[in-house]
Amino acid sequence: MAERSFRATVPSNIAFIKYWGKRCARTQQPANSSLSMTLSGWQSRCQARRYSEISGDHRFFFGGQEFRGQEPFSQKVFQQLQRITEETGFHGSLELKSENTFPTGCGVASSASGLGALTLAAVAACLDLDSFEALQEAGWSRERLAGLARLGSGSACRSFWGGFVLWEAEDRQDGRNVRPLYPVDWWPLTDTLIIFSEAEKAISSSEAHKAAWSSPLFAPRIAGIPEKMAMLRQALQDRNIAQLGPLLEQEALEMHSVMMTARPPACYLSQEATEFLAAFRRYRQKSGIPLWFTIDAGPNIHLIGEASAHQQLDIYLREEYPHLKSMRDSLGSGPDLSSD
Ligand code: 2P0
Repeated sequence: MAERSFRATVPSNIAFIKYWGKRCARTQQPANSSLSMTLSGWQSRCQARRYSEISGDHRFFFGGQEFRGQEPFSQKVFQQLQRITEETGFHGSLELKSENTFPTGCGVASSASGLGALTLAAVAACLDLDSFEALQEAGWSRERLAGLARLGSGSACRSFWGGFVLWEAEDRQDGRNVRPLYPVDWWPLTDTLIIFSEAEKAISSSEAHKAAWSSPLFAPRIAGIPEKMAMLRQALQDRNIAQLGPLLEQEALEMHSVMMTARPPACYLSQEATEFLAAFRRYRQKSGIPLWFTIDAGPNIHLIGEASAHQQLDIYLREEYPHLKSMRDSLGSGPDLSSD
């Protein structure tokens, strides 16, 4: 007999300082600290139903279709379910139904929101608890939930808070490796995602992460992170887009340089995307539009700035790139949990 069902909504996030390279793949220790903006409408939703009398036979549906654990994507899910049932001591089975509010492969980090929502819904179902307060009382703080989600996908841990979130590489004594720096109302930045390709990546981010160490640019990158992080935090503190923007772009291009010079190399940027970046920079030089790009492990480009700049961007896109697809989201307040 099915018992209560639990619904978790977890947003994606876009990193300003990227998590690139792992110190330990098993514990998902990152090579460097990262900082991200939690998004609002780009979310994953997961419904978890518990069956405490049926043992260990979990079922997972994504977008209405059942996945059994053969594909790399669902293997990650079933490995995560194993961790969750072990950590919570749940001996029954779970049925999970997940979906994204954004198209798969469009350049929104779906593993961050997807593994985040799955972890939150599944832990809530295993413990039969339907609020963050009840989970906290049972010893499941947000830090602990984020730490467990991180084992499924590193970037998922940053999606457990709204606003701007820091994930530190060094283990802190208080266990607060991931924590919010500024809340959702601090500086309502907006993200327009320009979509060049929705095709699946030839090299997954998890694979490319492993190769990062082989790039000759990796060690200098890691050495420069503390200074870059300090400057970026100051720009957020001052809500200064002219300070923040150049750091965003330098950071994204640095990560892509590491990817391209690793063995094996990964080149995610397409010719179309690169040409867009060059043209956009010329347009910014001329117009002064206060929008700056960042790019994840894919060819799609995130343009970050305040809301008014995105209105100006719409005119530019309509005139110069009428056929390009784009999507827009803004700073968000973090995850939600409820039950039926
Ligand atoms: C980030 N990315 O900071 C960086 C920037 C993509 C580019 O974290 O292996 O899916 O699951 O820990 O989190 C993408 O990697 O990798 C990522 P795993 P994840 O958002």
